[in-house]
Amino acid sequence: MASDQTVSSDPRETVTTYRTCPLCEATCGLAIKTSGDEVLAVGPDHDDVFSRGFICPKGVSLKQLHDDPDRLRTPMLRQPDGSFAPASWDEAFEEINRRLPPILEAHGRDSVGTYLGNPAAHNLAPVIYGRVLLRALGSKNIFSASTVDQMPKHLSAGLMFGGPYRIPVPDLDRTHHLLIFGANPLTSNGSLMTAPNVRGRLRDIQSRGGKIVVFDPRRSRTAEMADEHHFIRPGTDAHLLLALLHVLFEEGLASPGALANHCNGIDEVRRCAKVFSPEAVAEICGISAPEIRRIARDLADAPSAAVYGRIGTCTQEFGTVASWLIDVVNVVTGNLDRPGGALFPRPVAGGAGARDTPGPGRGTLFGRWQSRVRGLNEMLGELPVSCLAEEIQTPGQGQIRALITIAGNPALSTPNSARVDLALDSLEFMVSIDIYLNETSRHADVILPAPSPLERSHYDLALYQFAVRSVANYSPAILETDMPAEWQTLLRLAGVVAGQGSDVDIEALDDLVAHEMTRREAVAPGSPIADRDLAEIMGALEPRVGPERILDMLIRVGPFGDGFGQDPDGLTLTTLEESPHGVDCGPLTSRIPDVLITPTAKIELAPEAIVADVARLEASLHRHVNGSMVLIGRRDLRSNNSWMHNLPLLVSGKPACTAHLHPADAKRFSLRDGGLVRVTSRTGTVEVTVEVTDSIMAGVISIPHGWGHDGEGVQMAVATAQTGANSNILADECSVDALSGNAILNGIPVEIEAVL
Ligand SMILES: Nc1nc2c(c(=O)[nH]1)N[C@H]1C(S)=C(S)[C@@H](COP(=O)(O)OP(=O)(O)OC[C@H]3O[C@@H](n4cnc5c(=O)[nH]c(N)nc54)[C@H](O)[C@@H]3O)O[C@H]1N2
Ligand SMILES: Nc1nc2c(c(=O)[nH]1)N[C@H]1C(S)=C(S)[C@@H](COP(=O)(O)OP(=O)(O)OC[C@H]3O[C@@H](n4cnc5c(=O)[nH]c(N)nc54)[C@H](O)[C@@H]3O)O[C@H]1N2
Ligand code: SF4
Ligand SMILES: [Mo]
Repeated sequence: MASDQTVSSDPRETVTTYRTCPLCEATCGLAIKTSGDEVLAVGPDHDDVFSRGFICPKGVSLKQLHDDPDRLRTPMLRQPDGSFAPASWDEAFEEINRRLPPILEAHGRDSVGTYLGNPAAHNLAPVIYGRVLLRALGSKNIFSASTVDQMPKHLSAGLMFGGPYRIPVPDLDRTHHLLIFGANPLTSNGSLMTAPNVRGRLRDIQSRGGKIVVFDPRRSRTAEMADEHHFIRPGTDAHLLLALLHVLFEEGLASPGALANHCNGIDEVRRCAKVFSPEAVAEICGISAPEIRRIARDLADAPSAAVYGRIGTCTQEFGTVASWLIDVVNVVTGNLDRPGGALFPRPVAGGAGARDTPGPGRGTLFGRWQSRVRGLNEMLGELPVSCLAEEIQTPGQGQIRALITIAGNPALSTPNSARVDLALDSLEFMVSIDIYLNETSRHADVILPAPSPLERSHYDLALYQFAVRSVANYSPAILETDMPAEWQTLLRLAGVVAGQGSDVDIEALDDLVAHEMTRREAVAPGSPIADRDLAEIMGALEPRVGPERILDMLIRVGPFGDGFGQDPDGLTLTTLEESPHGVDCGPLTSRIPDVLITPTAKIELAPEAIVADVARLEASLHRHVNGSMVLIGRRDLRSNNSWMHNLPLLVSGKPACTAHLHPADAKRFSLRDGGLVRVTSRTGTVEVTVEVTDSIMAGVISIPHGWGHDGEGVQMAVATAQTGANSNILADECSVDALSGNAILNGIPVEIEAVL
C-alpha cells in the first residue's frame, strides 16, 4: 500500500483511503474513512491530481449507497407465486442454465437480447468483460444506454475522423471562448468531457478574460454563470450552427488555417450553409439575426475557442447533424486540434486508440445490419434501444424471448417506458445483473447482485477517453465482500450462454480473455509489442488476473506506458498503485493528422450520409412556429439518472421531479405554482407538480427523467416514497434521430392542462 495512505492493523482504527468516485464522468478523488468494515465518512481528496478537492453530494452519498439496506446482497430468484426469494449463487446459475440455453437452442442466438446501462460504463468489470459476454452470446439484439445518449456523436466522429471514439473535447483549461450547446456541466459535472470541478474551470476562463456562451431552452446553472445565455428553441441547434457557418463564410471569417490541408469537403459545407442565413433561422431558433451574426463574429475574433455540445444536441430530432456541425465549426474557425480549442484526448490506458498512426485507416462502418421490425441501423454493434419493446413484442424469427440487463433500468430510462414495461413482463426469461430490485429487475426471473463501489477496484477506462488532460488514477477495493466480483459473474454468465454449463472455469476463461486482448493489442497499428513474444508479455503481467491484468497491459502499451520494458520510466499499473492521488501526464496536445483513421487520412468535413440529412433540416425551415408545447428534460445535481433515489442524503428537501413552466404558459393554461399539470404525448400521460419559473422559455415544459418509483414490487423504500412521475412515458419510441437511431428525448410535442 502507498506511503501516504493511513494503514493500520488494528481493525478499530480509522483508516483513510483514496479512490476515484465512479458515479459520474467527472472522476473526482474521494477520501474514504473506514474503521474495520464500517464506512465512517466520504470526503474530498484534496491532493487528487485532477479534482484537487472538488466533489459533489453524490460522492458523499457513497456511504449511504454502501450501507443501503435495500441494496441486494444475494441473488434473488422468482418464485412460482411471482415473489422473489434470496438464493445462493449456485442456485441462481443453475436456474439460468436451466432456462436460457434451451431458448438459444430452439430459437437461435438473436432470441436473447442484452441491455447495458450507464453504470456499466463506470465500472471496469462490464467495460472489459461485458464484451466477452456479448461475444459468447452472439446475438444481434444488443442495446445500451448509448442510443438514449451519445450515439449521434459516435456517428459523426466516426464519419469525420474515422473512429467513433475519436471525439474532440474542449480544452477547458486554456480556451478563451467556450460555446456550450445543450449541456449543463455545472449540474451534470460534464459529459463527453471528463473534467472535475467544471465550475472552477469555467471561472478560470472568465478570470483570464475569456467568455462563456450558453445555448439552452432553460437558464440552467451553467447558463446562470455564463457571460451570455441565449434561449434556443428545442431541436434547433443545427439550424443555428449552420447559420453561424453561413456568417463565417459570408463575411470571410472562416479560417481553418493548417487544418485546410487535412480536410475534405469544406466547399460542400459552405454549400450546406448557404440557405441557413441568420435571417432564415432566427424565428425558428428564437434568437435574432443580428445576435447570431455577432455571436459568429465573436467566435471568429476569439484568440482561441471551443464549441461543445451534449445531451441537448444529441437526444433531439437532428442529433447527428448537430453533433457533426459542432466539430465542423471547430474546424472552420481553426480551433480543432489546437491548444485552447477542441483537442483529441490521449488516454493513458487507451491502447491502440490513443496512439497516433500515420496514413489512412479503415474508417468506421455503421449499418452492417438492421433491426428486424423497423429496419433501424446497427451502430457500434448495437441497435437503438427505441426498438427494444417492439423486438420483444413482435412474433417471428429473431424475436427477443429472453433478456439480460446489466446495470440498466430501461423501464424508466428509455422511451415509451410503459410499453417497455409491458414488453419486459412478456419475456419468457430475464436475468438482471443489478444492485437493486427496481422497475426493471422486478421483471427478472433471476437477479444477480454486484458488490458496492467500495468493494471493487476502479479505473475509469471508458471516461478517461474523454478527459481534458491525460490523467490516470487506479483505486483498489477498500472493503471485502463474499460476493463474487462483477467480472466473475459476467464470465460465469458467458459460460452459460456459450453452452458450458452453470459452473464454467472462470480462471481459464479469464486467461483466454487476457491472452486474446493482448494479442489484439500486439497486432494493432503502431503497437510497441508488435515484435515481442506473447508468452513473455503474458508472463510480465503475472500474477495479476481479472480486470487488473488487462488494465496493466493497456497502460503499458498505451502512450505513456513502459512498453513492457522499452521505456523504464513509463507507466505500469504498479506506478498507479503507488500513486493514490493519481498520475497527471499533462495537458492534451495536437494529434492531427496521425489521429485520423479515415480511408483518406483526412478529416471528412462533409460525410455523404450526414450531408444528405441536411435536406431534412432544410425542409424544417418551412415549419410554422405555433403555440404548441414541447417537452425537454433536465438533470438535478443530487440525482443520477434513475438509480440513486434510494439514498436519503440525495432526496431530502424539495422534490426534484417538477414541471418547469414559463409564467406566460402558466397563465395560458390556467396552471399555478404547486398545482398539478397533466402532460400528454402520443405515447402516454403523466401528472406532475408545476413550478412556475422564468428560467424556462415560453412554449417549453421541462420534467427530469428517472423518477416514478411507485411500480409494484419495487424494493426501494426511500425511492418509492418520493413524489414524481416517469417522464419517459411521454417519450416516443417511434421518433428517433434519422441517422443514428438515437432517441429523441428533448423537443417532444405534448399537450398540457391543469388537473382540477
Ligand atoms: N427523458 C430522458 N431520458 C433519459 C435521459 C434524458 O436526458 N432524458 N438520459 C439518458 C441517458 S444519458 C442515460 S445514460 C440513460 C441511463 O439509463 P440506464 O443506463 O438504463 O441507467 P439508469 O437508469 O441510471 O439505471 C442504472 C441501473 O444500474 C444499476 N446499478 C448501479 N450500480 C451498479 C453496479 O455497480 N453494478 C450493476 N450491475 N448495476 C448497477 C442501478 O440499480 C440501475 O438499475 O438514461 C437516459 N434516459
Ligand atoms: N447530477 C447528475 N449528473 C449527471 C447525470 C444525472 O442524471 N444527474 N447523468 C449523467 C449522464 S448519463 C449524462 S449523459 C450527462 C449529461 O450531461 P449534460 O448534457 O451536461 O446534462 P443535462 O443536464 O441533461 O444538460 C442538457 C441541457 O440541454 C438542454 N436542452 C434540452 N433540449 C435542448 C435543445 O434542443 N437544444 C439545446 N441547446 N439545449 C437543450 C437542457 O435544458 C439541459 O440544460 O450527465 C451525467 N451527469
Ligand atoms: S461530480 Fe461526479 S465524480 Fe465527482 S463526486 Fe460528484 S458524482 Fe462523484
Ligand atoms: Mo448518459
